[in-house]
Amino acid sequence: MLPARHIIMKRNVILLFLLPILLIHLGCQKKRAAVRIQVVMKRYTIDPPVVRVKSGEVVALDVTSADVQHGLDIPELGIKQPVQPGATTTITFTAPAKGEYRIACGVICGPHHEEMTGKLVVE
Ligand SMILES: [Cu+2]
Repeated sequence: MLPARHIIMKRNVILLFLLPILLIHLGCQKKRAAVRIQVVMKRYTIDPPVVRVKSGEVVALDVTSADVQHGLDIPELGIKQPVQPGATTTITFTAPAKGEYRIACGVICGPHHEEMTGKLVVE
């Protein structure tokens, strides 16, 4: 029964090579965002002004600017990303513990720049 055993070994060797590829693939899928939210920055608003997510879920913010360069900052999460007009800036993060986190424009964009804020509500 040598040939049969040889075939089984061959199959095991193939599985041994495929397993890591499969695990890497599954790992990548886990990181894929569970929630995508479109955010539009425009002097002097962040739309939506309140972003609601659930603690622990992977969130992707697709951020665009409707006019000039802005920046999306969530200081408590260490997020600071410039947002250029005509391009989408995707910011991916895992929603932290329940609470409210300030969102602010990170690029001085005019006299009311300081008022350009929003809120991340983690439920
Ligand atoms: Cu701004």
